[in-house]
Amino acid sequence: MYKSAYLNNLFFEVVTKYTEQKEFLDAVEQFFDSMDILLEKDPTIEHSGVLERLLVPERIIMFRVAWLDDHNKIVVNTGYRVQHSSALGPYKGGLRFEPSVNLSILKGLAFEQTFKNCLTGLPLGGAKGGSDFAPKGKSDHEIMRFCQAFMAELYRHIGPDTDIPAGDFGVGEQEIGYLFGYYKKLKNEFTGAITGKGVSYGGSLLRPEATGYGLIYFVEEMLKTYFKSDIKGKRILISGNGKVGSMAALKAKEMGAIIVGMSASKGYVADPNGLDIDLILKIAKNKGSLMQDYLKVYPDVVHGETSSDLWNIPCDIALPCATQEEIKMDAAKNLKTNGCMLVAEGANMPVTLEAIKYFNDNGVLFAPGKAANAGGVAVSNLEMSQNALHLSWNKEEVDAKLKSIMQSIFKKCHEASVKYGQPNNLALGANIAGFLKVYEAMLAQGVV
Ligand code: 2IT
Repeated sequence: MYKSAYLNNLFFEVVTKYTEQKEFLDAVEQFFDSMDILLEKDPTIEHSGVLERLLVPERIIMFRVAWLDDHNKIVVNTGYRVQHSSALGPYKGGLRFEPSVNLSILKGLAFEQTFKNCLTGLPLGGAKGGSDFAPKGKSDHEIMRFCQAFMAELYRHIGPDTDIPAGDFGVGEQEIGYLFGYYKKLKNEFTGAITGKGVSYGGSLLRPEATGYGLIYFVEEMLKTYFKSDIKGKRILISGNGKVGSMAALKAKEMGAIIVGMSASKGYVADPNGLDIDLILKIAKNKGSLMQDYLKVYPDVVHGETSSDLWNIPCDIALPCATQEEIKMDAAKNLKTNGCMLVAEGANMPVTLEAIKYFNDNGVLFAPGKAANAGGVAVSNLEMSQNALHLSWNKEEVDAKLKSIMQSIFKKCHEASVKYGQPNNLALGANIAGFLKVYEAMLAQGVV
């Protein structure tokens, strides 16, 4: 499968050992494609043992989370924190609360997060965590009791210089508030041990907007470099009307793009003249149903129950911002046939490996999430800096730093893709640029 016999053996070992961990194996496979090309140029990597080490997280914490629901019934969930790498800084990455959460998904995401965080150029290690708890349908008190029970164990494993969790799927400002409140009570210290906090108690301005805004700044760089163009007038499809999708829509519209279709978990809406983004933001803020609430105001809008039908709509740019494995081969082919020139991942791993290969082979420029959606964790780092300095920066300052970080991530990916002979393969560039940074640090720090 790979040109390198070493890589083939290593991959065989991982697949044999972790056969059940599909999502983790997907993350490794996507990464190994790039390592094959790097190893040809630098065979010394083989003997460093760095790849072997990166395949095993530095630490995995798994714990019981028992709590009482509103009917005084005991509910038991599983909590996780995968501390993947501290080569470049304290462990950093989000927490995901969702019934499908399992060790495989979190190991895959933690692996990705390490390289994403490397690309930001900031001193951050990589981690991911969460629980199979579903905040949807729970009362506020239930959410609070769950978050407190979760933190009652997690607090002993984290800290501003050890591991700094943040939000992800199912963990928004409300959950972060409860988690932080309980952390502070248990540790009796007010430090920036969690990011994504409310602005009133140490959060950074623009953290909620950061991933979506950063994605658009990244896309703008792709358009400038590869197409000598910009986002103005481009037709964009966005899946997911959570924070990432809605903030990407807002920034893209502000910069003159036309959002021709958006989807949520149930259904999509589309308008070739551009959707009403103010209404979509209002719906997202009220946690409403995108399709149903949009239809109440625009009864004639094109719509459908099947969210993935969004990818059948003609566009210039597709931004999957919902969840993993949203764009498979069928959707990839439809996008290409309908003229899509560029796909950038706002979510983590929303495009399947097969579809990524299809885009690369068929002239659709693709940007992986570990580069394109790094704006969130980048502003998390800015939040940590503000907390450590006991001050806060204004919106303009944060936005300027975010933009310059996204531009530098793009530059690193692009330069590596050129250097390693595949100038249109930003996934290759992202993997190699991220890896080389962590590689150098691991070599310097000895066998740990
Ligand atoms: O996937 C991600 O980069 C995040 N969920 C944000 C992580 C963070 O620490 O801000």
